[in-house]
Amino acid sequence: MTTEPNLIPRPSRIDWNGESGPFTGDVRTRVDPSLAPEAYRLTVSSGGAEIAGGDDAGVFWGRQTLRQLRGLDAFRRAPIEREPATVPYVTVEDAPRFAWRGFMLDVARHFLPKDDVLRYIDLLAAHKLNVLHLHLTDDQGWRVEIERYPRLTEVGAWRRRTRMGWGEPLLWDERPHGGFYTRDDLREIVAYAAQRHVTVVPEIDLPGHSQAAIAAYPELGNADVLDTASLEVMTDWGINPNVLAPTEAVLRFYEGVLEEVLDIFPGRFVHIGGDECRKDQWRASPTAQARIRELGLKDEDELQSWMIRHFDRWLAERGRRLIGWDEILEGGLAEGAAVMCWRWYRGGVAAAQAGHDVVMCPQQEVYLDHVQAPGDQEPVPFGWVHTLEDVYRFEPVPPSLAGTPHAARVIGTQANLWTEVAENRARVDYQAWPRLAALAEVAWSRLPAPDERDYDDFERRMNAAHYARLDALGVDYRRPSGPRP
Ligand code: TNX
Repeated sequence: MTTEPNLIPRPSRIDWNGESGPFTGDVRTRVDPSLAPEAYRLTVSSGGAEIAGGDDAGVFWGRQTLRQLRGLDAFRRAPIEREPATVPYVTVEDAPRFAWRGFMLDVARHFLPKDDVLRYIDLLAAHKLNVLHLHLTDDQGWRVEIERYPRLTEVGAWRRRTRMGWGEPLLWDERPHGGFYTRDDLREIVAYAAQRHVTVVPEIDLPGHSQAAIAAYPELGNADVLDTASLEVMTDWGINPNVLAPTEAVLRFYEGVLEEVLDIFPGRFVHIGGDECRKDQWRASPTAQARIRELGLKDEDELQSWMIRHFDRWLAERGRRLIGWDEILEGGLAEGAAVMCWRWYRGGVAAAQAGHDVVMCPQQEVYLDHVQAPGDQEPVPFGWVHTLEDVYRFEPVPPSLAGTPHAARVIGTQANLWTEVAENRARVDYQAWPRLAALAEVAWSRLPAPDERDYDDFERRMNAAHYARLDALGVDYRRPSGPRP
């Protein structure tokens, strides 16, 4: 490793006259309220390092920059160099572009053990990413222990077999799969993340993607039209026809779930999903239709909106904020809701223009379950191609918002890793890295417009220093040369 700074993500400003020398190990930190939240100033000299942060998070991000300057030992579990590290004597001034710099990990489709989640928090923090969005429930699994509804994990956390891959022919892994986090596991995850200035955003997906819950408590489904033939935790991918019934009892049930979720996750935002709710059952169910009339609603879209609005108010009363996938726009967006935009840009633009906060994560750009190279060599042949360069050139502020006052409503961006076909930590690593390093730079650094971004320089920093850091961290990233044979 050279002593050139080669920082990722790139800082706002770096002054280096080429001088480097030994690092004394002395680090002096302080909070300087004249700096913005999360901002920091770092000076490294023969006297050691000084970090001033706008707040504790700023100091912490400054430490992450120093860590990169200190070389590979700073990324190993134990140092192997005997000499003090040679560091560039630099001054760095830095502040993030976006407040929400995230990564979504789908632990529902495949359960990832607690230690793997903790490790991801370390990896995020090293890249100045500050949100871990945990997709905790889906048709194929329920991963959070809820004390008052034990069957959610006794039944909902396990499936009898798993479809292998997305393609034809249909192949099955006949081994049961499952797992869940106890409430103490999740408290530990939250505490570990907090120490690293990462916020964990829990997602409880409703009213679609709820088959694991319905398998555990069939009364949550639409009794008059329930698909009883498949009343088990889903073993195939795709979207289950069963959705939650729009009843008061179901609202109470999920309030109970969310009460326990709030108790574990102190962060402001709670994700309630809202994606891909198939409304055929509501159309077919006389009970649901009666409900629509009773509530004075127009159609099934408004029925979904009625459910989301309920939880929007319920969360607001408890000092929290609802965030959901962009389908929550259908039938009218709840007053306080923030929107996570995954279907291109349109929903994000509409929500921002209506004054709602938006997190941009379009599947056309930053879905890390999608392949990262053209051709048929990738181990998980799914989705569009998003190369490292594509992700680097992703611009979270949609063109139609850029330069308008609504642009500030884009509070950030994240990359999403769905795990239908990423069934263990090695696969997750391969899909996530190095692309998450590019996303981190997009989220943190003030990069020019996509066409003017200096990808060559990013690639140079990756090659000169960052791949080696990932190696030292033990990340099974995709090599620039492609998948291993
Ligand atoms: C769409 S993105 C989904 C997920 C799938 C993913 C596969 C979103 C809100 N829903 O349920 O896992 O596509 O890429």
